[in-house]
Amino acid sequence: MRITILTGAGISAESGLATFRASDGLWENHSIMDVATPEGFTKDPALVHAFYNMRRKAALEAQPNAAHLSLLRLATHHDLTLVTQNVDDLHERAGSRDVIHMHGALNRACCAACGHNWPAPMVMHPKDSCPACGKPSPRPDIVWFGEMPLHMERIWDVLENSDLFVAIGTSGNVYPAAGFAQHAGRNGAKCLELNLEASVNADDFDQQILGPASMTVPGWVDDICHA
Ligand code: BV8
Repeated sequence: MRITILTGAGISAESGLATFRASDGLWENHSIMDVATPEGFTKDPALVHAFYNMRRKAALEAQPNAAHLSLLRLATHHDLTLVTQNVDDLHERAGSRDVIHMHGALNRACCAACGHNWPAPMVMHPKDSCPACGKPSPRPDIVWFGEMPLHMERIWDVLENSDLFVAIGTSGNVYPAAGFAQHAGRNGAKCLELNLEASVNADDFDQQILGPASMTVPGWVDDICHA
């Protein structure tokens, strides 16, 4: 079966990485406009680098959980495309390959001047210079609000050719990712949501399984691999 999975911050919550909108969510301590927009970076690059340096450190100290690991098993039984909104590398460290990071990655840096892309150092500063063009233009390789998400052509294509679309641990607040279930459903896919609580776009799904991802995802993978 052709399965497309979209993961959000909820799949990494039990690995200890803060989600965005929970009470201890990241956005609670920082305003989206200040740390996750190009305007915020222009205004205060040191603040934005500090925000992503903190998250890069947290991601390195975190471990993949049973939910990340169970997706490996799924990939051996079905034709799986894994899309993530997350910028951590827990899917890769669980062993998943070809993970589509539509909002970028904490462990990558890019140059706003020449577009060069390289493995990010643990700590980035506004005074860093690009290893390719030498300009002081490095930034985290992250898609901020108002910027175009990555790999969208491939994502639309796979959504239009899926038998099953599964959203795991995402609140459905941010577009275009929040529109994926509708798009897949309009193209004939069944849509399933695995979440701690219903997302704001819960009506786009045919089925919901509620609970912590480290429990619900392995259980669902068992069912669908032995169906
Ligand atoms: C775009 C990287 C167009 C950063 C992120 C006005 C101006 C500009 C744009 C807009 C606008 N109005 C609307 C928009 C579009 C905007 C948008 O949707 N805004 C929202 C706020 C309304 N979108 C964009 O700007 C996007 N780009 O539209 O470009 C364009 C077109 C042409 C040319 C140029 C541009 C880009 C958006 C990407 C922003 N970057 N991330 C970073 O990570 O620091 S967004 C970030 O939040 C995540 O990546 C994710 O996408 C998003 C939502 O987070 P979730 O993953 O869902 O996490 P959340 O905390 O919300 O929810 C957690 C869920 O987990 C909950 O459901 C919870 O119940 C569950 N959970 C918790 N614990 C567990 C659990 N589940 C299971 N188990 C558990 N244990």
